[in-house]
Amino acid sequence: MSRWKDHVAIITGASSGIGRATAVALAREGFRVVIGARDVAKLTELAQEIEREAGTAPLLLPLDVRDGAQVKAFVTATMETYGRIDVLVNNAGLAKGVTPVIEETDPDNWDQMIDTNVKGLLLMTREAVPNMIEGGNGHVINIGSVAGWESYAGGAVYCATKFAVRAITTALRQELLGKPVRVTSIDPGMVETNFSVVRLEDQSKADEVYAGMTPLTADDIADCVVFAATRPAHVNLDTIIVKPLDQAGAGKVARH
Ligand code: NDP
Ligand code: 8X3
Repeated sequence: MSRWKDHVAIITGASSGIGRATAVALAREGFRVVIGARDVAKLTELAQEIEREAGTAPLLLPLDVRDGAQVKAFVTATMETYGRIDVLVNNAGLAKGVTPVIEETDPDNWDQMIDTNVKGLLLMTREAVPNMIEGGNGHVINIGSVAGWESYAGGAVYCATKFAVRAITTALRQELLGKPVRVTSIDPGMVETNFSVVRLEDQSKADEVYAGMTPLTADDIADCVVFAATRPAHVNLDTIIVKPLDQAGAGKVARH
């Protein structure tokens, strides 16, 4: 029997990529997982996979992290179902476009990135963490990015959101000092998921991003989440920066 069988992990943005792989990996480890995203059809498919693999069906709820009422309902439903929250993986996020600031004609792209990657993460954290403190155990795992360390042309707003995630992670770690809640940031480089398709709105352009190099997979990042989450309760991994061997920084990529 897994030592994590009573532990409950929420994963935002679980319908695709890193969030999906993380939900499967935590469920395999024995956690009860609660999966949220906007695409409920994809979540339903994931729930079936988790039930097949881990033997327990996850709690599945529609979630747009930009919507404060939905965030509250999501956390309330988790508490009503399981009575505890041990891990929150703040993974939901996206980049929209690679347009330089002065050429952007659609500032909705900026709103979407800031509202999802920054405000959504804050809303989820504010709702979930008081329950962790009350329950005597918790872990917030934020999916940041190497884009939160190094900015690049065409990525001003996306990078700003990930710099913000790093700032929030650091501040939260200090705000929660003395409380039984760990705070970790996992900051990946290039991971081949749906990320570049969403960003560039074109599958062939997305394929070019990873051409001639070996990117990370969503499973590689899920491994990092599981590692951080399964350390003893007194061990806080503050930051994990993880890049493909073929990537040494933003735009510094070896193509073979
Ligand atoms: P995917 O596009 O494959 O997955 C993104 C997930 O976020 C989807 O499940 C999507 O679900 C969800 N999402 C987007 N907007 C919202 C919203 N408003 N509310 C709830 N869920 C939302 O990309 P990745 O798996 O790669 O991205 C996951 C995280 O990893 C992001 O934060 C990204 O910034 C970060 N990251 C990615 C890297 C990469 O190279 N791929 C590198 C570094 C960090 P739905 O559309 O159903 O709502
Ligand atoms: C995604 C990684 O390098 O495309 O966060 O910005 S990068």
